[in-house]
Amino acid sequence: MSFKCGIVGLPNVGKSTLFNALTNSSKAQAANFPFCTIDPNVGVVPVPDERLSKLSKISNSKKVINTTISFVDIAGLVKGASKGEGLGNKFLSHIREVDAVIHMIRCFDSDDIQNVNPDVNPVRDLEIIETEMMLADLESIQKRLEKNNKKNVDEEQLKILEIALDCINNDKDISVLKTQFDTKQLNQSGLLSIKPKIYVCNVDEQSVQNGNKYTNDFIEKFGKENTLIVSADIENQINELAAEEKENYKIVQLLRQQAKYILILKKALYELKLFLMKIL
Ligand SMILES: Nc1nc2c(ncn2[C@@H]2O[C@H](COP(=O)(O)OP(=O)(O)OP(=O)(O)O)[C@@H](O)[C@H]2O)c(=O)[nH]1
Ligand SMILES: [Mg+2]
Repeated sequence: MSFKCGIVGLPNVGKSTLFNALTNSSKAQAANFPFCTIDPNVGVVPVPDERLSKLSKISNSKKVINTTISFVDIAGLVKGASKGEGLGNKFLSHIREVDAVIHMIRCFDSDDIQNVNPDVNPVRDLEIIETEMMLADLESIQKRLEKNNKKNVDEEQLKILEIALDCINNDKDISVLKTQFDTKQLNQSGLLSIKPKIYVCNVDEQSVQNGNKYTNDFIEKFGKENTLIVSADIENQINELAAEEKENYKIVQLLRQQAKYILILKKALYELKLFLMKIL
């Protein structure tokens, strides 16, 4: 089963930088202007798994094939995207295609890196993105529940859409659907707001170990269970250094130890994949 993970967020928050770090490439153009990415970049990466190397040693395997995850670097969304602002609602089909969402959130100060909002506020930024995804869902639900279209929707999907509509209209938690329907049924609904998600707070070098005031605010509101703190820029620089300075292996390894968060992120996604495989 191919597992696809979409990187979603406001423009210029570091999504393509994270994509390059995760896929160990420079495939995605990462630059300091909003809407740098228009068409999605896709990269497939093997997931490191020490259990696999142990098993291959025991069984003397000739070939070891790691499981893979596809990452999709999606264009930045802005407030009003579902109604055509920014790059409009092209993003919808790109998010609809993925199995899980990585929300990338800016948690670093920089006068140089343009921000589409006047200040750094990760809680507000995530709420903008989630609201746009919810508004997009609302529109698609309403279309499918219109009299003419309703007859083409099966009974189970109808129930999902009606509950989702009630949640969105009355500000209730849409994840309640997960207690009543399985992942396969929910995937079929094509709703964006119920996709499994991980939050990635993009921080500067100094905040990698302990976070900063922005990550504290974010975790206070959204919890730390699904939140990872990463410096996409640093991870990316290490990858580039590793490619250039193969002979300086020790230095690269040392840096890697300090910045192992990308590996943690890949592992977290792998666990998510295993979990979804069990229930699908
Ligand atoms: N200071 C700082 N700059 C960063 C960090 N992460 C990314 N950047 C820079 O921010 C700029 C935007 O990064 P991108 O990765 O292109 O951002 P994006 O979210 O893909 O942007 P769009 O495709 O336009 O939506 C680039 O110049 C990066 O080098 C970080 O952690 N700290
Ligand atoms: Mg980009």
